[in-house]
Amino acid sequence: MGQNIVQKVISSHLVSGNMNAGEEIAIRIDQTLTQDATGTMAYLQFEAMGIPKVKTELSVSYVDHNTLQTGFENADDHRFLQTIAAKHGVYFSKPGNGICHQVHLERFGIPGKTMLGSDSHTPTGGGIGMIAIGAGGLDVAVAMGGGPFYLNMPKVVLVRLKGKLKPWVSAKDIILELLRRLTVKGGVGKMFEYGGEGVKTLSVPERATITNMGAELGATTSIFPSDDATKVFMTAQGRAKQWKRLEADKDAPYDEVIDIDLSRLVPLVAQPHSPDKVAEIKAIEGLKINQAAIGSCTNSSYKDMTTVSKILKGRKVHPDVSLVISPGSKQVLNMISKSGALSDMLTAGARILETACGPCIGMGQAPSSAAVSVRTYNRNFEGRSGTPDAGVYLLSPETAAFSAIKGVITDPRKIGKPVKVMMPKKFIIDDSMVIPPSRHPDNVEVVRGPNIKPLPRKEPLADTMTGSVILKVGDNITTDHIMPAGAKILPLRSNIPAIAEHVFERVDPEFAKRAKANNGGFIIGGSNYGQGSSREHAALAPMYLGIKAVITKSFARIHYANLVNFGIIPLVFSSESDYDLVSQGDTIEIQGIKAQIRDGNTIHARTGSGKELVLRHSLTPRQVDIIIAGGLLNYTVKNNA
Ligand code: MIC
Ligand code: SF4
Repeated sequence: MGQNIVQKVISSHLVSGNMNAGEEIAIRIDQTLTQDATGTMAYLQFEAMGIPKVKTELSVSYVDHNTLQTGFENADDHRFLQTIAAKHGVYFSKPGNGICHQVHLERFGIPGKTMLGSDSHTPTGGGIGMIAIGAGGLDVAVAMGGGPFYLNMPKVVLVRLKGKLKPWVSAKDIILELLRRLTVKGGVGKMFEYGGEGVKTLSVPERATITNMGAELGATTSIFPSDDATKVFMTAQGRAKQWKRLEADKDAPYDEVIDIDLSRLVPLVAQPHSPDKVAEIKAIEGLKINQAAIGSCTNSSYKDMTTVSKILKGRKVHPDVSLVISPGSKQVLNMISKSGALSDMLTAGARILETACGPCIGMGQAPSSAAVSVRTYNRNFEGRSGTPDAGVYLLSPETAAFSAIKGVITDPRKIGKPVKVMMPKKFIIDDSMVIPPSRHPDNVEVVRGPNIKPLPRKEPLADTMTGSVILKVGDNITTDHIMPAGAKILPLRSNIPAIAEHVFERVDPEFAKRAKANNGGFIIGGSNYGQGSSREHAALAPMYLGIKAVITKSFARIHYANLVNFGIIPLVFSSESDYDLVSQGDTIEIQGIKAQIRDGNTIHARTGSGKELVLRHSLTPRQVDIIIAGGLLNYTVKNNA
């Protein structure tokens, strides 16, 4: 029998395990990517491993999240990242060069390669035919050191595209349609492979919009074939030599098939506060908006920006709307500035932001109180914009631009005659903001500012675990709930004692205080606990506060791995209704925990009031060893010694 694309790439990188869905496998990683908000930790961890030079084919360190320099902290981090990259064989993409996923797609992504990135939207690389996976910084540090990446072999879902999008319906609507059908949990344990004749109607940047937001499905990653359209894109990027064809065999097997007829799709929107609260634009047309934000790693390509400029041309932004636009990269900004598209945006009344994540992660442009903000981004979790009572609506660049003109959410099909955006034959290529590693690494001094505090380490696991339930929360808790971001907290990413004060702050401002007063304890959660970002701070900071185990109905993939990496045991209730047996403030005791996790999957625990709790773990033997060692760093150092 033939192979699908996922099987082709994984089998050519397989280090251990069998490619049966659900089984643990390990794969070799060709490329890594970090961004500044997760990167400082990743490089501190890499340094702690004592390996002088990265062993990957290519590792790139981007600065795109913490670019607002309201104090010395972010600038110090940038300098640290630049010097440590130079020393250890890593390419450094300076602030201003663009959003990691957009730049990587343009300049570095190669079909058929594997990539691990310390950012949950790393799957953007699937748009160019890579198996690109998001992970915690520590996993990326291990991959930089040449270690394989462990994951459960996912099920492979074929998304079969048929037909062609109608005018004013865009790639964003394809992924919103999938979110509508499958929800934010629908992709857990799965990789999405795109196929069918509809694929060839989509350019690489459009494909990347879809694979990017596949992260919101909870999917491990998503991938498109590498075909003639990929070749056209790579040729225009001056990288034709790196192109190769990558397609599924005719008789390739799939675990599931989903059919989408592109010609039947309509403009969609994800309403507050979840990317899967999807409705047709028609359903909320006329809603007054205060802000429109266009950009982010989902929708900031040359094609998106040019389309937006054509909609804005000859029109004016509504007096009550603030339209902010962040082009995805220096290349995109340079292209639209040469073509005149930038001028059309400015004339219409847009505010142009730096080529960075910006408002997407609450770095500036927080909307006004109770505002309606329409955004072309990928996440609309409560409070993420920086304004707790703002409502964020996720939609396409076309809808955002036209709504900014009208002042109310408006169906873009009312714009009229479709605009045509030709992909350039040649992009402007200037990699001068990517600094290659030093040829004399011994002479490079790594510069650390006062905000960069040493990495906290955990003791090996003790045999009895006792503590109280510090917090009990419900379903779909995001990492933005656990470890908020935004302009005030993000600068503390390399200072764990300081950032730990903000854990769960928006859910319960007393959390950190209570955790410290109790010497840590347990967190109880519902299903899909830890969805969203890859930030390992959502595990590292709770670890610092003494959290020993998190007990839930189910976990999101990256957060689960991050908990293990930092020695916090992820446990689930053996029966979901047992969730009701425990309350905040209860004490829990687990005796002989080492033997219990080693000898089976069932864990017996007892509450202070004498109730018996039957819990389960799904740790692999390797993960059990990691937990017992007190986390992946201890484990790796021990095994390398
Ligand atoms: C996000 O979109 O939430 C982030 C900020 O890019 C995160 C990473 C981080 O928290 O640093 C992600 O998606 O992984
Ligand atoms: Fe940056 Fe937003 Fe993309 Fe995260 S989702 S990488 S914050 S643009």
